[in-house]
Amino acid sequence: MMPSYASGRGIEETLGSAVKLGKQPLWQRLAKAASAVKAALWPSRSGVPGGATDAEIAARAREFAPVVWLLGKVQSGKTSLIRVMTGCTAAEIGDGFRACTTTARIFDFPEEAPLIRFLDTRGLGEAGYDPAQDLAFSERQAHLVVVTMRALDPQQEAVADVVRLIRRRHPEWPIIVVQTALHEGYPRGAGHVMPYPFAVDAAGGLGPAGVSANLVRSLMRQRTLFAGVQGKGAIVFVPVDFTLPGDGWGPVDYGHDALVAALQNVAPAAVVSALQNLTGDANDVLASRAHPHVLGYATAAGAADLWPVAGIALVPAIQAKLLHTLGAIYGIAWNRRALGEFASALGATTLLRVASGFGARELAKLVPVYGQTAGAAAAAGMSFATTYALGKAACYFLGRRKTGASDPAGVAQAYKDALGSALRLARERGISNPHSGRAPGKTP
Ligand SMILES: Nc1nc2c(ncn2[C@@H]2O[C@H](COP(=O)(O)OP(=O)(O)OP(=O)(O)O)[C@@H](O)[C@H]2O)c(=O)[nH]1
Ligand SMILES: [Mg+2]
Repeated sequence: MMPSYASGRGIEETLGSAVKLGKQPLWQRLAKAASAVKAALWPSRSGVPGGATDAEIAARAREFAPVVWLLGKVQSGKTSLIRVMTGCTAAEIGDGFRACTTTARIFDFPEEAPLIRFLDTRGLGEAGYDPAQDLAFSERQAHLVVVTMRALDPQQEAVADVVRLIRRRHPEWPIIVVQTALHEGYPRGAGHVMPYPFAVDAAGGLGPAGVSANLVRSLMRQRTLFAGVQGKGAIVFVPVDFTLPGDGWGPVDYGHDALVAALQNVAPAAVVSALQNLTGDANDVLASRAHPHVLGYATAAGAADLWPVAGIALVPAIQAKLLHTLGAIYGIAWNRRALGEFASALGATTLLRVASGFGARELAKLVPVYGQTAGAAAAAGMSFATTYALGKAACYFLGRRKTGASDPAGVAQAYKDALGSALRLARERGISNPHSGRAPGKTP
């Protein structure tokens, strides 16, 4: 079950904090918003620590971030899978992991406003490893189980045992088994078999397609380990070979499409939506990298909708942080001139008024409007949609600026276009109607 607002935070607690926030004088909340915006846009100059807001933003986004549980022995390809799915380097992933039990750790992507979380349980199959603690923790968190195993490693009993245990407790959970490092089973001098032949389910089709008998045998042997696993959830096998460019194998993400197809077939809807949005437009490297950040921050803003009183302070700060992050991705600093140009292309928004120095008093004038719209549009994910559109418009603006061009009409159009797709995305991510809780999608 996806976590819901209601389950993530008790209703009394929610109301309690809203009431507490409500006691703070309005001017104080507005001043907080203004300094949070400045701190987000110009962290080094503002002198205002952004830490508390940063943590709040990440926490809001995390409420909507599904958890993919990667279950596999050490060196089985867990990190490589995250690398291919997110476009992060292995080093970035290594640095991004946070410990959650002695042997389990979690990687949030993007870190500042996560869209998805990868849980890495290591130690399976190691001497003296007791999976009880990891299992209890991971089982509570997971929305999808992905098992990784090296295709030529036959010692998978410990992994299979855990899968059996999971399915005894959750017979409906689908399991995706990713069989990695295929080329270790190729005859000397052979490359990947093209086109990818493993979509053919029966072993019989693989030999004629050109897969070595040795590799077919290993893959099938691993499958038989799961033959007796109970439960009606699907068990899908996806052979892959995720190499680095220097390794000399092409394509470097062999089997990625098949993995995506498998995920689309069996994963819960919210996981599929998150995975589909880990990268953006394949033809534009910077826009592609920016996309999950835009969506992650928009989600955090959408989550803040639920607490409109807190949202007054948080939503502008979230939008400012998003702009700052996008500036870093595009290698362009937001100075007042850039911000002014962007604002005039869009027509001024709350954020830009604050950031360009209108200050808290101007913001106060907008508050009744904010209050009304936030109340009326919580169901439509208003803050989600406007933050998403702001991010997309900023990408357009920064992309043009990088080439020295300026296209205010294009910026405004990008904003309008993004508002249109935001509603669909909000629905997919379970944000369109937060009061009814998360859309659970397919289980787990
Ligand atoms: N050729 C190839 N190498 C892979 C594949 N998956 C992983 N590797 C390599 O195997 C080694 C271990 O892969 P990782 O992705 O780091 O495995 P891991 O499960 O995260 O390992 P730990 O974090 O140590 O548990 C690395 O050198 C990878 O480059 C694959 O599909 N193909
Ligand atoms: Mg790893």
